[in-house]
Amino acid sequence: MPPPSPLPPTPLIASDAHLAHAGLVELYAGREIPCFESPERATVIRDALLATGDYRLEAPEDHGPDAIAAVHELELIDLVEGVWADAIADGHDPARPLLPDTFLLREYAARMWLDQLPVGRHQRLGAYCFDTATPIVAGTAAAARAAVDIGLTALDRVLEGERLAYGLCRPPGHHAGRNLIGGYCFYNNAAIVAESLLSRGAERVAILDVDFHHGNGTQQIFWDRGEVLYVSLHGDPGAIYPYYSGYATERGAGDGEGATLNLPLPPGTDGDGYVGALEEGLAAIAAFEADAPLVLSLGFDTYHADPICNLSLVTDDYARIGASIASLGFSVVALQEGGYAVDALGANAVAFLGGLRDGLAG
Ligand code: SP5
Ligand code: ZN
Repeated sequence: MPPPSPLPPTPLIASDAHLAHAGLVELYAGREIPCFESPERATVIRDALLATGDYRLEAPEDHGPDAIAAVHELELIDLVEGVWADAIADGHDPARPLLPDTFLLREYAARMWLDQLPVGRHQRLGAYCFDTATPIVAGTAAAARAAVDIGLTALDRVLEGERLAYGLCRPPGHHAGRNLIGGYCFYNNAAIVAESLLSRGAERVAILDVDFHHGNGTQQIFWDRGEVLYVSLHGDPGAIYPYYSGYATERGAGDGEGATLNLPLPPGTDGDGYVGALEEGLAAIAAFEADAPLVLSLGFDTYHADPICNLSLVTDDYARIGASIASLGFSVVALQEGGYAVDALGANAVAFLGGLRDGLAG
């Protein structure tokens, strides 16, 4: 093993609260399949980073509920916090996860008379969830809150002067919108960090999303706001989840027009193709002239062997991608999103964050 680099260790913010968020199953194509989004994901990333000697593990600090409420509607927060208890009180089997069965389509309801929702939060779940792949268990709400605190603690470290802090968020966040959960996400960690930057005086914040999936939640939250630039590289939604957003034609609206940039990637995109598209995203970020650290939604589900990916990245590509992002010159708050090839997650995280870390130090 090579000796640890002489740079000071990078903060790695992580918590064990996520271990109690283990969803068991998700529904896909009419079948119950084991959750891709498992606790082991975070454990292997943490252990691999610590084994390099380049990271120092730190627990998140409690930042309270206000930062979450600055991004999510109170009804959604109430749902996430209370849905499990309501279901159990109504006889739900505690050994099984909760998944919605009936979805409220708001466009449709808005044209009719819907002026109330069912009393039990579990009966309301389909009004606040957009897919059948986001199971809720007893430990979900506490894990989601801890993931937010992880992101905000990573932000604190960067505002205190670190060039890079890594938040090992689990559950991930970028699919969660103002009033919708989905895509294994409950609270939008990256959006909450960006909003927190604005509340602390930043005027322009850029979010770069390199998870394999389009961050439909982050896009929605900042869709009509010009002070946050959202740039996402992702599998082409014409064939890839979340299907209904992430097309290049989506550019934001109102004050946010031009502050959303989607870079969908064709199947089989390799490291060179990826870095080419990334250059376009980085140019947009440079031109935006943010006055705040870069918020990075970091997924490793772009990896060729990821079970839900169709790109062709290999481990060495992540070091290049990390180095490219570092070349922007911004300090980085890196927050974990997806990545499901558990056996490769540790190496991919070490490569990516190593490239970023060395680039920011150099
Ligand atoms: C944070 C994040 O990466 N969320 C991704 C959510 C994707 N959920 C739907 C997965 C669709 C799975 N397709 C399975 C193909 C099996 N061959
Ligand atoms: Zn993803």
